[in-house]
Amino acid sequence: MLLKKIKKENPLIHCMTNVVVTNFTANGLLALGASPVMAYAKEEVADLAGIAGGLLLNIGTLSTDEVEAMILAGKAANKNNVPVVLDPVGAGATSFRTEVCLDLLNRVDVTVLRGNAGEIASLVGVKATVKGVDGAIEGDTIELAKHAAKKFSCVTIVTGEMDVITDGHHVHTIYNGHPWLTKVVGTGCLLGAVVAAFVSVSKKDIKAACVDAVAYYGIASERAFAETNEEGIGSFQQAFLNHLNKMTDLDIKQLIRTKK
Ligand code: ATP
Ligand code: TZP
Ligand code: MG
Ligand code: MG
Repeated sequence: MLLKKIKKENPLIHCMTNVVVTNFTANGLLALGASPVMAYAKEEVADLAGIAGGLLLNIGTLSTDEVEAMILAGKAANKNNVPVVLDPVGAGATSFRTEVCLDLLNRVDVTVLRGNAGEIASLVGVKATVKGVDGAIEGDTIELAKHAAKKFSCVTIVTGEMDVITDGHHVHTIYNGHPWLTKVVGTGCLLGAVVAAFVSVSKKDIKAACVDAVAYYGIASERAFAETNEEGIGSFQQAFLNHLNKMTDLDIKQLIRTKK
């Protein structure tokens, strides 16, 4: 019943995200029933993160100043039992990105790590191709996700055609979603914010909240595609927001696909 809980509690999600996806992320969170706030100044991030329902750290367009602010926000979140989601956008594309993520994972207690296979592989030292913000690996995604979850002691979500969610021991695979999600910029980034909202209302079962969040997101994309496939990806993006807004807990229960 997490969607109902989100709509009722309207959790504040403090997003420190990238300049490409800010508006899309805020609108996606509103559609879900959460309350977005984007804030970056070192002077205020600890105050905001400390009272938020969830904190998203997304390194998409990072700067040295922002990294410092992320650490302040992350530490305040940890002190106040606020869940933290890290999206390591483009980790592996440059050593700066990889090192910043490893530093964040070292200094902040990250609740959920969410990235594509190439990004997660770069963080655990597995060979990957990362071209800008897109990445892939040749090996086993499930083993990769388990490796990362164990190494960083956090629930890890590796997304793609198959989504893998694991705490390092138990593994869930989700097959909802549509390839058109890869044609709209920021769909991975928005998913990180959506995960933060689901986890914020289910702190006792982080993994189950991640499973629901990922299924919810994929189902919305399937419905959006069914409605707009003749029009194209511009209409798909709008319809996707509509379905993020309209979906119910019962829809998730009935339409989640855990097998191919
Ligand atoms: P990238 O930058 O490589 O596109 P990302 O950070 O945007 O990665 P994705 O892996 O694209 O993140 O995941 C975003 C959403 O798109 C997830 O819900 C995922 O399930 C979905 N998705 C990605 N690729 C596919 C696919 N081929 N088929 C179905 N759904 C997909
Ligand atoms: N460049 C820096 S961040 C960003 C781009 C294009 C957005 C990446 O979004 P996503 O959700 O990982 O596709
Ligand atoms: Mg993408
Ligand atoms: Mg991404």
